Amino acid sequence: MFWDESIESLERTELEQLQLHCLQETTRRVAARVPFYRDKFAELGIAPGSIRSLADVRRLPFTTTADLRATYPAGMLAVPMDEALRLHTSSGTTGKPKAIFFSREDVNNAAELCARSFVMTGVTKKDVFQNMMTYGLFTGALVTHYGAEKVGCLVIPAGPGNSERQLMLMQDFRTTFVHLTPSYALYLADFLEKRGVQPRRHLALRKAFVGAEPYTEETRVKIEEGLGVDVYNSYGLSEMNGPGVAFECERKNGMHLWEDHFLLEIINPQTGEPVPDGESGELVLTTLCREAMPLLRYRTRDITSVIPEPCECGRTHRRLNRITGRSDDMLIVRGVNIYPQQIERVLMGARGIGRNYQIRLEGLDEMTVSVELAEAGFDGQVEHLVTLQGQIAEKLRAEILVKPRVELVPPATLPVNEGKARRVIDNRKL
Ligand code: DLL
Repeated sequence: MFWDESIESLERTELEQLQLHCLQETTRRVAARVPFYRDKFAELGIAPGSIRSLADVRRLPFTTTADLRATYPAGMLAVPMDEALRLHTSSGTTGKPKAIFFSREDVNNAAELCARSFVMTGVTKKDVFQNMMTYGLFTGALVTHYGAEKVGCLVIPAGPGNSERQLMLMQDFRTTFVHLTPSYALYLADFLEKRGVQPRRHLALRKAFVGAEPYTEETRVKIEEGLGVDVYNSYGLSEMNGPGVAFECERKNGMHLWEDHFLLEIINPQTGEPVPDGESGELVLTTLCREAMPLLRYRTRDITSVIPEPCECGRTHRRLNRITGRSDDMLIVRGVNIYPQQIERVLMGARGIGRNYQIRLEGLDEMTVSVELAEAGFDGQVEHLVTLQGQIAEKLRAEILVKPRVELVPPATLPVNEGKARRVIDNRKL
């Protein structure tokens, strides 16, 4: 199913022509309107009219999170302030957030991309959408809210948390799809299990769009089983509208990145050089249609790779593999590079293990992995616990090359965040 078939399956050559045209426009606009880029171009000796091919994008400067912080609050604005219609901020953990402005056209485009993303998995106006992302400054809820309204769905702006009320709404209004973080999805699955709700029997729920945080294939399977749904990966970032940048189609095999709106590069995060298709690196995105706040070569810090083969669904926009981590959330423990996702993969694939975990780093590089047992995971025999603990520690050692202390805790005892999960607590004194 297509929302806009002509653009979603546009011939590659035409798509690339369109991209080039938009890239040229964007380059000219930022040079004329954003002092940050005007100065950068002057420094690098770039004439804004000199972009002649898509490969020329590599002559343009990168933009980083630090640049957005340095130009906070409105230094990146490319339209007069009274043309800005909406402000979102990114969920920064320290200091000032990043402020992201939307014009009327940007709000509309963001919704359009979400509409495309929903419809490609079979969503229609008959569907009922319970939006469990956080409403507010975070883009996660509002942007998808507008997208689902565009499709014509009934939208229930539930926000996350209050699982009792979520269940009531799902039952009373026959919710068919939800959008939520993987951590809340796992929590909700636990809640339903405890309440004796069998989602496939008792609910109308069919699909869950899951994103805003990295998660693994193993977690997808757990959510699919726990909520009785098909899970589609939903990727985006505030700087690029929020959700709706890349979504999975019905094949559930990589996320189509909407290339008429974003120019994609994958680079080696150390050298800044491009990596060949199919190889892992940092995703770098240039906005092609954003009016209020266009960004050139934005360093997302997200590690992924391009799937170069065409998708069977007929869409020509290339797919990204699951984000395996961020180039800056890599942990270095005893000299070894570790991504939290490696630990998650082991835990979520292990039998007897529940749905929440936490990684603590203390002292001089001591790593503890606390993980909840499954509801039915403990038969009261301590030696079984000890065996399970040993097995998990061993599996983790094989995966991350460091043997952590493993702590098995009762179900529903680790903290749950309403927004993004805080999986790693680093109190090391290094
Ligand atoms: O998280 C936008 C969003 C909301 C996307 C809802 C999808 C669903 P930010 O708060 O700016 O925006 O955080 C963006 O979150 O750079 C990734 O590191 C991470 N992220 C988002 N989606 C995924 C995903 C929103 N599907 C940052 N898989 C991004 C892995 C994700 N990481």
